[in-house]
Amino acid sequence: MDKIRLILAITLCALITSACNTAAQDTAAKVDQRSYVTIGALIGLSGDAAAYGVSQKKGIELAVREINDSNYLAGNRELRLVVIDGGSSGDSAAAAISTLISDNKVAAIIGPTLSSQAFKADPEAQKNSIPVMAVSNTVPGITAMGTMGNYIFRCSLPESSVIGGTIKAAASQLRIVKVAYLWGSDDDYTRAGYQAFRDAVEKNGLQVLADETFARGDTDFKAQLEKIIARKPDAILVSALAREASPIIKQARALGYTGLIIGGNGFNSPDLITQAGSDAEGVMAGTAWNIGNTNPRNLAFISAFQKAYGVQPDQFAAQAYTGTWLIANAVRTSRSNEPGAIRNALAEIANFTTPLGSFSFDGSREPVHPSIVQIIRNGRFTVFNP
Ligand code: 1QQ
Repeated sequence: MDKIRLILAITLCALITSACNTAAQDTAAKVDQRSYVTIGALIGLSGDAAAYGVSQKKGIELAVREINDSNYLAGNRELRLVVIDGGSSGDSAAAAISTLISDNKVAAIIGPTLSSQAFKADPEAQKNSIPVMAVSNTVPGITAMGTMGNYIFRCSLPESSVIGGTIKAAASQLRIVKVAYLWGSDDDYTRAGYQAFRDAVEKNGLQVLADETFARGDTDFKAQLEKIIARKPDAILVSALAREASPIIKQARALGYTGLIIGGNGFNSPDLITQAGSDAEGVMAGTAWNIGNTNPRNLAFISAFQKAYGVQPDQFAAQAYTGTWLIANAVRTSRSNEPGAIRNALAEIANFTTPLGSFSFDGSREPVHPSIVQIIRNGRFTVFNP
């Protein structure tokens, strides 16, 4: 009797084990069938780039969740995201991009946040034939980096194409004639912004009364502002990152300046409004995106972002979200997980619906979509519509 029980028990165990094994094998087979496309997000989460990077991270993570949840890549594929803090310097970004390429074996990279970082980091990706999607670099020459320069794309409108519209609007609608420059002379972005201002000023026949500089990290701009204000300009054209832009605005108002202040892409962080408070009212800046744009794709993005994070997105979140979807589109249409195939598919993107509007790349991997002029009213970036 005991022997029969023993045999029965052994048989039962064997059956259960075999059933378990079959289930485990089924699951393993399913997991194995799924393939992952690893993408790296190299963004500034520490230092002065964090005024943009924190928001970029939110935009990228939201896009990745949507892409994977909707099975957008097809072929049982998913994006696997590696986020790395590129800090705020060129050296930290260069170290981070090497980690993404050598250790994480990424198929594409989003970032880095600042153009000054991109010039140090992107050549490594170009050398290794890994596509880069710049989502906030606005300096000329970004997409032309590297020997062939053919792996670097950007979805962020260059400063040159945004500042022109802003100065034109200020000259024609607000009748500014006399201007002064205040610009950072030691950063790629602030230098390029200054050059874009100069080109637009010349084109619109404006008169330049003063030209003053500062360095990244400066906190006291009163000496330069006093000289500028004494000349009585209609507008001060400021090329600064957000960390310097806020005190510049506050100090100009504290010194009694009531005229127009115009900035570039560096002004587009909500941190600027939080830090400059009511002094930011009336400040103008060119942008690639505004929250008031009612195209359905933008409305869907804003609503998903608010649901996910409980705050409104900014331009940097919108561009980072867009850049992630552009990469996903290339992964999908190329039907490949290979960097080279993804690069080729990126170059083909045209009329893709994004929160920035209908989006295409031109032959130099530069973005094609409309720019906007915005003005800060009641503590918000609103479209300038005089
Ligand atoms: C650049 C920029 C900065 C102002 C934003 C990240 O546009 O460095 O190119």
